Amino acid sequence: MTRITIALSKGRIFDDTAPLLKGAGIVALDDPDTSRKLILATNRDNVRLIIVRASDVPTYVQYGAADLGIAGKDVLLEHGGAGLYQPLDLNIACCRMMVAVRDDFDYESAVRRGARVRVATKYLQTAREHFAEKGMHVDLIKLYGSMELAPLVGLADAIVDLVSSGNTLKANHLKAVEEIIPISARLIINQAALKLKRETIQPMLDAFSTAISNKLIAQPAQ
Ligand code: PRT
Ligand code: MG
Repeated sequence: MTRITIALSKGRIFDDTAPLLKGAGIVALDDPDTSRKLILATNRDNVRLIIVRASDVPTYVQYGAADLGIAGKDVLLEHGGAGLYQPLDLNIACCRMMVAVRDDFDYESAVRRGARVRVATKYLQTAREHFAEKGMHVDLIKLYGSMELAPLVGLADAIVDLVSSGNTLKANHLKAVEEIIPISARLIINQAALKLKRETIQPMLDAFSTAISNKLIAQPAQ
């Protein structure tokens, strides 16, 4: 029997993935939001789920500790994608990576003047590339979370962060001034595992594709 390990994070990724897994005939036997277990058995003897930090998913898959994983495009851009095959956009956990500033900060004029802008973010690679493409000189400050705070206390002029409803920006008197890239979660596969376990993985891939298209038909993108 070929064993398959799938890495994913709890919270929004697990919540949005569970229906797709179900569509592929895979149901977790525990709820990661209430269980403390990091390895979850499923209804299928040969499939288990491992629960890791969102930004660690590509690492587990890259080194083959998991065969498959589900990770946001934001996380994959930072990781770089080495050793990973990325066959499917799951169209879940959607949001946008944006540049945001304080309501009273004139970003356009700072860009026009060629001012040096201080940018706080968790997404150093993506931010570096974005501002380099624009020909802007920026000082990047690495943070691990709550980026929205940085412009409020003078740590930075701008942030690069994910935005979905926009409520967090609004609540903190910030405004989005630039979209960098639309984000959604992707299925990732260890390249060696795909070759060695193709007979088991390919039908799962096909089932995921079908579950995604069924979902898209049921609720067309707004
Ligand atoms: O929380 P932890 O530090 O463990 O890691 P994480 O924040 O990377 O994980 P998690 O579970 O919060 O997010 C997992 C993935 O969900 C991300 O990698 C994204 O691909 C995706 N995703 C989709 C989001 C959002 N939408 C999102 N809105 N991830 C984070 N946010 C945050 C955002 O950073 C901001 O603080 O939500 C806030 C904004 O939301 P709105 O609705 O107020 O605009
Ligand atoms: Mg989070």
